[in-house]
Amino acid sequence: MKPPGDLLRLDYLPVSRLSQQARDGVPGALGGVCFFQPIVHVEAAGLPLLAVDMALLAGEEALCEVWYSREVLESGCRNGIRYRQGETLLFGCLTRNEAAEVTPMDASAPLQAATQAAYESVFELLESRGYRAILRFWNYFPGVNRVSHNLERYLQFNIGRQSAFLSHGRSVIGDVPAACALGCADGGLQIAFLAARAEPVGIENPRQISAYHYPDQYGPRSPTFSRASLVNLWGRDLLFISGTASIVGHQTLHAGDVGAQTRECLHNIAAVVAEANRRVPAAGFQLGDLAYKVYIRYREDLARVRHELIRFIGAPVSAVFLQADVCRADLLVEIEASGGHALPSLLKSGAGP
Ligand code: 3EB
Repeated sequence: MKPPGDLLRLDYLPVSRLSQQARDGVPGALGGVCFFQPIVHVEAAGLPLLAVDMALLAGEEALCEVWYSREVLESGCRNGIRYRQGETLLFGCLTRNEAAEVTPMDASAPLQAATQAAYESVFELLESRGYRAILRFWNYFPGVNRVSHNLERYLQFNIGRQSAFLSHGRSVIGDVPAACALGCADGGLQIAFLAARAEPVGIENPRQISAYHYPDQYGPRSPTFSRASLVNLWGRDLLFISGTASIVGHQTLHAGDVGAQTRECLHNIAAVVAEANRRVPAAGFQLGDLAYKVYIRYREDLARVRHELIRFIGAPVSAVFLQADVCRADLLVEIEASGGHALPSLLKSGAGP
């Protein structure tokens, strides 16, 4: 693989360093997501930042995941979406309070309405800015596995999301964005996204049925996401791998066994990487060159999950560990990854405790 360019860079910083950078006017930050427990709001003038109530599992109390670009950037705000864009890339984020949602008389769930409205506002923004392609969505909301209005909240979210794609004339199969959807402890529906003026390709996993083709036992509307999206920007291939779980075909495997679930996630990620390399042989993505984000349902599983990750990938691994509910009640772990951009400078997880 070519050395990763710093045309796009991912980094994880303590809040204090990000605030300092904001005061110093450090150029290049596109935006990001800060993970805290308890929640803290970070002020970084003009920088779109989502503050998510989610616990970090490896010591740090709060970290911000920030994307940096070499482009000349400008910030804006529209429809409640804070965004920052350059010539090629746009990062945006928004929060919607479900409780404030005015739901129609059809008694559809507030989360469904909030999700549909949020996605429609994102599409509307991107259409107005001339960014048609979305590389990646990050979705966080409380109570993903809780049932209300006779439906699990993750399934309500799926209905709202798919409805928004359809109402904006977007395809709900094929080259749809990569994504993840995780439970945070509190707050509203929070969404971050990365869009591009480019033509990304949706990558599927030969070991799994495409999520957009899941059978209806997993809900009335299929989830609208690709297993990964692959895009060439500035002559460089970038890969955004969706949240990846212990699912083969469409079924959860290894219920109750977090070690086996972690290995299955990693086999799935390896299959997605192989598929990306098959589609674009020059890309040459390798597991050891990716940045990983690991969501674990029970914090006591951290040591086990980290051990399996290091055994599979080899140390050091660039990884962040968070406590989150995963969107099927029987899933204990979900792992996402990205590559082709410059990797975080910190957080190399060695063989240590
Ligand atoms: C799965 O493969 C596990 O709804 O956006 C992974 C990644 C999952 C993204 C989403 C859900 C989503 O079905 C769950």
